[in-house]
Amino acid sequence: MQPINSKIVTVILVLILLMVLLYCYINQPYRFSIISAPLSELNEITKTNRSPSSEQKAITPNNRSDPTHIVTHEFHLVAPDHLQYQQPSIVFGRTDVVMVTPWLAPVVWEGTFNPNLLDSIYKLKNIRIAATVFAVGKYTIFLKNFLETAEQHFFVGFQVHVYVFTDRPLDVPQVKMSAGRQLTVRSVPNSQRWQEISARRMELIQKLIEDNLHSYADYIFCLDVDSQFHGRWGTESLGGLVGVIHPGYYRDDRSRFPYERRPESRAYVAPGEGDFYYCGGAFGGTLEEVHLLTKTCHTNFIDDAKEGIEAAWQEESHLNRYMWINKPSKVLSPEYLWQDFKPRNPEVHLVRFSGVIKNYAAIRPNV
Ligand code: 48C
Repeated sequence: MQPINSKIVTVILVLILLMVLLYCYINQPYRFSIISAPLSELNEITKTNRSPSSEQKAITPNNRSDPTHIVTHEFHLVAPDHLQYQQPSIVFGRTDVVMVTPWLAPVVWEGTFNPNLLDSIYKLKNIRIAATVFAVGKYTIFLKNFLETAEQHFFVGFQVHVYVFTDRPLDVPQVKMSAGRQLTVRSVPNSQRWQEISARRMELIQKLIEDNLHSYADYIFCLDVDSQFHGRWGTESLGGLVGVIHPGYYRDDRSRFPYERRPESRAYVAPGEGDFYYCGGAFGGTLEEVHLLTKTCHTNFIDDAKEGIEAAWQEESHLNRYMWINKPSKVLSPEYLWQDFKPRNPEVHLVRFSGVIKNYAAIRPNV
């Protein structure tokens, strides 16, 4: 009897060992992940899942080429073959301006990029651009010029969706829009304080991204309405987080920047700190980046208000604090928001977008 018992015990032990090994093998984590990319990249993958050009190779995380699984990273730049253009140089170029920040973000100036090459690259990516503009109270008078000049200069030839926020929807002018471009009017309440109208933009842009845009646009630009376009504003401006350098201070020492200087404010920038002074009248980037910027600026603006503080230049102060910490991945020169009352400086070869001359006392609800 003894040998049979020991045989049975041995068989049972071997079976148990096999089951344990099988259980471990089945539950190894890597075995069933089709895409091991983290969720954020997964969103990226689904979002950029466009019909591929012949040149776009499918690149899946394990680099297996798989035509049913087209993914390209957001900033993967594919150029059409045989496109003819002047040979680029890394030793000859503009010497009167700086074209890169200390954190290696491009600073976009006229003459430093090839617009046809960039448009050819982005045409292949089938991108969609959203633009927000607020015309509350008497500021609706600026809409006609803004919209008509946007049609002539803002991402011409690309899919653009302009969102006009106003308390006077009937005053929004009819503007003929080219194919692939559309305009949506969103009603917002008026306010007795221009500071509040201006600052509230952050919250409304955040909500727009959350409610509507998250799967209908790739990039978004947020622009002042009391301005108009005079030159190209296009694919050269695309990037993750895009800041525009304010025309009023770009030659000054940062001690002269109108930052918020009270330490108790969440927009505080201390003396001896700050890179550039960015304007609140033009900023943009990918939906994700602009969502985080607007959400952060709105939250900080509200939290300041709860403590009875309103930053020196409202949301523009909070944007400058944000971009001091969260460095923009692309910086647009003052060509992208000039001021009509300023004579053009020699380094500004082209004014693309500019604030019009206006009488604030006549158009604002308060001083
Ligand atoms: O739509 C209005 N109505 C107002 O009464 C005050 C501001 N605004 C919006 O906020 C416009 O879109 C303005 O462009 C923007 C704030 N910017 C300015 O007032 C100047 N560009 C500094």
